[in-house]
Parts: sequence; structure tokens; C-alpha cells
Amino acid sequence: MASFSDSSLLFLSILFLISLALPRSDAKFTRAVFNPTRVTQLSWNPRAFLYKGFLSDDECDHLITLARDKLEKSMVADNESGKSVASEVRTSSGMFLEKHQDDVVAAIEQRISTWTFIPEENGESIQILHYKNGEKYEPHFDYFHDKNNQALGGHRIATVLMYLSNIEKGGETIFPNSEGKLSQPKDDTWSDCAKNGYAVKPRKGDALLFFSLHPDATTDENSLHGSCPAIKGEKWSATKWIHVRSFDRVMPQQSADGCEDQNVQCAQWATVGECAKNPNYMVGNKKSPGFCRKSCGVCSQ
Ligand SMILES: O=C(O)CCC(=O)C(=O)O
Repeated sequence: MASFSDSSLLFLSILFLISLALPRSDAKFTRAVFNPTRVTQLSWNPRAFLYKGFLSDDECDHLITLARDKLEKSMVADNESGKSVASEVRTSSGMFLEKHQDDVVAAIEQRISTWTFIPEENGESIQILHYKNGEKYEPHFDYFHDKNNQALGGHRIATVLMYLSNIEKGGETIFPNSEGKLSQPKDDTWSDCAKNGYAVKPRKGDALLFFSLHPDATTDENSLHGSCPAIKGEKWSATKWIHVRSFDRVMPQQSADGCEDQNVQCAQWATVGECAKNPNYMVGNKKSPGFCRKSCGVCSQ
């Protein structure tokens, strides 16, 4: 008959064997805590901040693995219609993850929200980008020029760009209008493209946060930014675009007479006087109707 200590040993051995059989992947993804001492301010115009080591190497590799087989040519939003169109302005490939796609993605999304002080629901799902030799994203704004893209969540207020790989040369994120562009020293390790503005070198795990709107919610032209061409090596990055309001709320369908509110908060805004204070957005005009015509009581006009 087995003694007490023998059976305890047997029990512990079984527990050990079970633990070996469990998926190992969780073990390497320890929940990273937001650490403000790793953040430095890069520029005030635009407001831009760098977080060193925002993602672990394992998190970077995991995001790349989720995306690698699903990449498609990157698109841009047409300034007039807001529709996604192919353009020589952006030659990378990419794909969107799903929000909270798995525990690793959910933890990263939560960390972004903690860092930016903006609720997770205001964020789009993370976009993974891949730049091969010569591929780039010409300088552009992340805020929109068309109304269709502002209907859900309003303007993009901020962007968090996470670098998932190191690259030997090129691939810098560049801010051509930044105040710091003349004072940033650059040696030969920078690409020529990077010399045309304030630039950030991609380093695996680092994250760049910049704001596309001023604190008074007007658009910031200094937030113009792009990705310099990859020269030696390839670049992987992940973008989280964050809006001024929730990006998760489902919009009501437009009725045949075009007189449904286009935002769930229209009635509340109308009550506090936004139809008069913010007529462009709320009421609009014949050519470009506003988003809250029903709540503003202008449907028959
Ligand atoms: O990958 C980069 O450095 C820039 C990406 C970018 O501009 C964007 O996603 O809006």
C-alpha cells in the first residue's frame, strides 16, 4: 500500500505533467503594466510622445504572426467620398485585427487606453502594416476631410503607432511640419527622407503617440506624418486610430427621406444647444446635410 508521502508525490507528479501539457504560450505574455517613466515627449507641435518598450518582443511577434498570411494592399480614404481607394501614396500592405481578438490583443488595447486616457471603445481595431523594400506611406493627416468617415466616432483625435520590428535603414515615421524638424540632429544612419522633418526610428516594441487634433478639437496641421521608404530590411508596425467618440456604437440606418439622426447622441446634443452652436455638423446645408437634422427639427427644410 502506498504511504501518505508516496501518494502526495504521485499527486504532485500528475499536477506537473498536466502543467506541461497546458498551452505554453500564455506563460510568455505577462500582463505588462503601464510605466510612465518610459514615456518622453518628442514634440509639442504636434503633441507627440514616445513610449520605449511599450510591447514585449513576444507581443510584437504574436501580432506579426496573426497578420502575416492575411495581408492585402493598403488603401487610403478618398478626400471627397471617404471611400477606400488604392493609391501610390501608400504602397505597404496591411490588415485589420479584430478588437479583443485574443488575450494578447485585448491586453495591448487596454494598455493603449491607460496610456492615452481615452476609452477603448473610441479606438478602431488595430491595423498591422508591412513595408517591404521601397514601400512607404507619403505624409498625410489621420483626421478626415469627408463627412462619411466622421459619422462614426467623429474625427480621429490620436494615433498610437507601435513598431513590431527593427529595420536596418529607412522606414522612419516622419513629421514634415513639426517644430522640431530643424533642431533634430541626424547622421548617416537616417535615410534622406527622414531629413525632411522630425523623424522617429522604428525600434521593436516602442510606441509613438501623437494627436491629430488640438486640445480645442480643431485639426492640427502639424500632425502631418508618413512612413519613409524601407531601405535595408523590412518594417512591421501596428496602428491604433482613436476617435473623439465611441467607434463601437451602431449607427441608425438612413431613412428614405434622409432625415434620421446619424449619431446616437444627437438628441442630447440638440438639448444642450448644439444645433445653433455647431450648425455645420448638426444641421449642415442642402449640398452637405448635417448629422442631427431630425433632432434639430430641420427635416422639412
Ligand atoms: O508606419 C508608419 O510609420 C506610419 C503609419 C501611418 O502613417 C498611419 O498608419 O497612419
